[in-house]
Order: sequence, then C-alpha cells, then structure tokens
Amino acid sequence: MVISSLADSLVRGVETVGDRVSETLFEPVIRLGVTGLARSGKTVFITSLVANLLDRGRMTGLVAQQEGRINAAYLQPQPDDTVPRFDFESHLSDLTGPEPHWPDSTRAVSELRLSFKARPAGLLSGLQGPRKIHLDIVDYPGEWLLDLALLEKSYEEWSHETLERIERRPQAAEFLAQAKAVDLAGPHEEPTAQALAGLFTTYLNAAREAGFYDCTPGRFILPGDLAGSPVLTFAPLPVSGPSRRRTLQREMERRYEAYKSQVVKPFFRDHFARIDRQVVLVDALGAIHKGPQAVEDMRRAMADILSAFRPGRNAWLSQMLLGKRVERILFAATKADHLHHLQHPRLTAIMEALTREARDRAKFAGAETAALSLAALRATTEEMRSHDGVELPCVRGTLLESGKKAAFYPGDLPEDPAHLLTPARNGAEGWLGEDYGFMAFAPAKLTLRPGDGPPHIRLDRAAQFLIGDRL
Ligand SMILES: Nc1nc2c(ncn2[C@@H]2O[C@H](COP(=O)(O)OP(=O)(O)OP(=O)(O)O)[C@@H](O)[C@H]2O)c(=O)[nH]1
Ligand SMILES: [Mg+2]
Repeated sequence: MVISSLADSLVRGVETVGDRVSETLFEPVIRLGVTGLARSGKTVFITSLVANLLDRGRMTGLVAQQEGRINAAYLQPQPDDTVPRFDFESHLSDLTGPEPHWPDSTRAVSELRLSFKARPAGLLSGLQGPRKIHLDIVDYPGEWLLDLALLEKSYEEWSHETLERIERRPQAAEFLAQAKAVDLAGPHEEPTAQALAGLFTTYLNAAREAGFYDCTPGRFILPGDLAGSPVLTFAPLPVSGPSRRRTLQREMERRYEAYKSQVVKPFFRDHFARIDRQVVLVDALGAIHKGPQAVEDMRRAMADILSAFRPGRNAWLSQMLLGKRVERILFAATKADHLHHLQHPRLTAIMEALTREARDRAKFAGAETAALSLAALRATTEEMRSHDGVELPCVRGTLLESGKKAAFYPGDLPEDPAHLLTPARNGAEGWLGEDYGFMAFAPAKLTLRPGDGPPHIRLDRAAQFLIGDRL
C-alpha cells in the first residue's frame, strides 16, 4: 500500500514537472498583472481587453493581428485551482447587454486564461506551424501592493507613522479620540480591540471616499473572506516601548505581525512574484476633478505602489523573487473617453509626470516602462461646440445619473503637467483659474459587427506593449 502510493505520488510529481517543462518549452505562458487603486477601471479593462482579443476587428495596433498571424484565441481553464476565476462572461454581458451598465466593484484577486494560436513572426513564420501561447490575466487591488511597506515596519513604527499622518484629518477624529484614551497596558479584551479596529476601518473607508489614497492596511477596506477575523482586528495605537504579556498592546502587536505573515506575504509569494508583465491603471481624471490634494495623494500612492517593482529596497521581497522581475510595466490613465482626443496627449503627459519618479526607478531595475491614456470601453463620441465664440472640444454621452444625453467639456488640461502637479505638491486648496469637471457616463448601447469587440481607445496599443512581442 505504502509503496504504491509513494510510487503514485512520484509518478504524479514527474508528470507535473513534465507538464511544466513542455509548457514552458513549447507553450509559453505570459502572466499579466492588472492593478490600480479602487475604481481605477480594472474590471472594465480586463473585460474589454479579453473581448477585443477574442474578436480582434478593433485591434489593428496589435502587430500580430495586423500581420494576420493570430489564427485563434479562446478561453481556457486557468492553471490555479484555488484562485477565483475572473467572471468575464457576466462582466461582458453587463457592459454589452441590452441595458448596458458598469460592472459591480470587485474586491479580491481573480484570474483568467486566454490562449492564442499564432504563427511566429519573421523568418520562422513560413517554416513553423502555429504555436500555442497562454495569457494568464491576474486582477488584484493596488491597495494590496501598498501593504508591502508594512513588512519593514514594527507595530510601533507603523502606529507612530499612521497616527501622525492622520492626526489632522477630520475623518479620523473619532478613532483618534478612542485610540488616545485606551489603556494599552491593561488586559486585552476582545470588545475593545473590535471597537478600535471598527473605528479605524470606518476612518479608512471615509478617508478613501474623501479622496485619500494612503488607506492601508489594504485588507481593512477589501477584507473578502477575512472580514471579522483577528488578523483584521487591530489598529494603530500610541505605543511607546515594549509590551507586557496579555496586554492590549501585546495582542495588537501580535495581530499586526499575523497580518504581515499571513495576509501580506502570501499575496506577494503566490501572486505578485509570478507576474511577467504589469499594467497599472490610474484614474487620473477622477483625481484631477477632486482637486490638488487628491492628485498629490495619488502621486504618493503611485510611488509607493511602484516601489514593489523595485524589489531591491525590500529584503524579504528580493530574496523571495530570486532575481525574477517584471519585464514590462504600463502606466495607463483610464477613462480617456471623458476627453476629446485633442486633449489626450496632455493626459498622457500628466500620467508620465505622475509616475516619473517611480518609472525612473523601474528602469533602473531593468523593466521596460511606458505611459499612455486609454479607454477600455468608449462611452462617448466627440464633437466641437462653440461657446462664447470659442470652439470647445467636447464629448457626448448618456449621463449615468439622469440617463439624458449631454455634451460635456471637462476643462482645458494644461500643456505642462507641472501646472497641476506643483500646486498639488505645495498643498494648494483648489486649482487656480480652472475647474475640471467630471461627468459619469453610462456605457453606450452597442451593435457590434461580427468580428469586432467593444469600442475602445488605444486598448490595442496597450496590448501591443504588454504582450505584442511574445505573439
Ligand atoms: N467612460 C468610461 N468609464 C469607465 C471606463 N472604465 C471604467 N469606467 C468607470 O469607472 C468605474 C470603475 O471601473 P471598474 O472597472 O469597475 O474599476 P475597478 O478598478 O475594477 O474597481 P474596483 O473593483 O471597485 O476596485 C466604472 O463603474 C465606470 O464608471 C471607461 O473606459 N470609460
Ligand atoms: Mg474591479
């Protein structure tokens, strides 16, 4: 008995090794990470990307498509059995059904495998038949990357830093009052811990609503199936010096450490470490609309998010990655269909400036980077309208709130991104002279020709940068 089961597992071991070898030799796998802060457009991006890779009529910017080398693209079961599947079909029917609407918020990691049959480019093209290439797309919240910084901080350091940062935020007042009043050296009692964690979570959610992006620990906002568990029942407290056994402080410390080892590390090990190509989506227009403080906050959050791609700084991460690195990173400003195309270069320039620091670092780490502005699902059409004798480049669409059609002019983005980023950095309260409007549009009703995916802006260029060289 024992011998046969041993042999069994040996054979199975050999089989899986064999599978992997043949897969890597003959069927290359590209793992594409899609991330961004909440509501940045991840779900819509993946849905439209996949739909447009299945029906490639609008993907002329993808060179392999242009050259007619893609024979087929189809969905396949994903390789990871324990990761939820990205619910492509229902998101697509949300967007393209008879009553189109935006998909619901998604709060966890998910994955989808798309496979291609494509003929290689160049000289080999005529000699070799089509090869299979697998694209594994992994959707995960950008907030989870922000948690990387926690690994290097003790509970005390994290507490001090967080309390200092939120000291003057009105959203944090109630939590701060409790945190200062609590007896840290008193015995741990669960209701106290729960009340503190509850108030802290309420603060985090309110802060995010108000446009702050530094809302970590990431799982407090996106708990998934960890909601209510002890790893999420802690909060930053004004501690000083070592804790004693069975005190509130000791238990808070222990849970903070558990969060690091049981929530943060597994994510980096199981998901992040395996990514080859990465797209970071940014709702830059949304932040500009909210004002200078939101823009500055987003710039900082981007820099923090992107430090994960420069693993040299984090000892644990660089040891785990063993030199493997993300090869390409695309920074994409989403929802560009809110702007007439005349303004797109300016949006891209803002995107480049926003991520400049972080991009320079990534370059240093050997990753190729690019920035562009795109709309995964185009919800508007363009038109020029005259207003007080001036021709304004507008977009027209169905307003989400009223269902009415309207033309909209969002304001003139500056040619020089510094005109936005410098006041933001200097703590300006509002934009000088210009107001940047933002209208939420509903997805448009579509009638797609056979072979065409949903309408988009530059999704094909994004795909070319991210995977084009491997097709
Ligand atoms: N006009 C327009 N709006 C978009 C586009 N992509 C996303 N949006 C808007 O942005 C919202 C958020 O998009 P999602 O794709 O759900 O964003 P997400 O990053 O998956 O959000 P979470 O799952 O909540 O983190 C949508 O509900 C739309 O209102 C686009 O290409 N054009
Ligand atoms: Mg989502």
